[in-house]
Amino acid sequence: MRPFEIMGVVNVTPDSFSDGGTFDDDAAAIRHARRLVEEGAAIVDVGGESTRPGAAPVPAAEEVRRVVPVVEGIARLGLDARVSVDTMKLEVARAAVDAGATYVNDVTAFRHEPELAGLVADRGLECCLMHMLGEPRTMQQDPRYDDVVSDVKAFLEERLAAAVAAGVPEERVQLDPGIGFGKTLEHNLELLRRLGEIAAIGRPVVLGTSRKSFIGRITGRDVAGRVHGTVATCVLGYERGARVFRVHDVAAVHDGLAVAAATLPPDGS
Ligand code: HH2
Repeated sequence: MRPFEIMGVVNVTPDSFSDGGTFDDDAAAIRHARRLVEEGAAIVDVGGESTRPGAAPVPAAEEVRRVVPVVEGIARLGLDARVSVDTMKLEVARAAVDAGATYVNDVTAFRHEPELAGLVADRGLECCLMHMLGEPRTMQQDPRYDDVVSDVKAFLEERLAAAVAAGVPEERVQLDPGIGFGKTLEHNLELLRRLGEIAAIGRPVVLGTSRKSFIGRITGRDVAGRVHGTVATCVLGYERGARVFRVHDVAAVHDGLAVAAATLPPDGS
């Protein structure tokens, strides 16, 4: 059976698109992380800055204030899961790593602060490098590609090479096509259809479709009603080669993936 991992989302932001403000109390965020691990998350991803379209940037000191107590609290629980920090800032990543995070999820793939690659290399961390066209404030204003899958693939190959050149072992890098980050509905669907081309790079593919607006566009559901659509994208993404699933609804996605994994040929073909 091919392995999969679930990355459970713990947003400690007042303004995230699907769960903003839910866990702005540290204790509630830490309890939520424990629950996600009980439901099957192998990684918990703690984020203190929303990247939803149009989101305002958060100063590093404020992001540290939001993220560090939660990372520390989760690390102290001694859960059977790695703690990830969802940040593009060196200062935030360093503080989170000092507090117990061992995984850096950077939606800018080390473009915002290239020194972040050095931290990942020096501290022996894992990282996720994600594709985004433009920046959150403006990324949904008429995004264009020659061929979205080839463009995203070339970008990820280039960022993987940059990380390796900065001293990060290739085995520590995971790659993410960045569903919804500077993409139209059709761009997202094309990436999902041809995800195998991204998996062919040879690093684990992280897929972040959870509750996103393209699912709402297809189903007509608001954020709370997008769980079933999310499970469908994860199951199909898994079949096409994705291995890590960044989701809010861990129990539902875990069940979907467990059944999908049991149904696929055991030799991984
Ligand atoms: N999506 C979001 C945030 N971080 N990281 C990766 N690697 N892949 C993603 O697809 C991804 C991500 C956006 O989702 P969410 O965290 O729920 O919302 P917000 O950015 O508003 O906090």
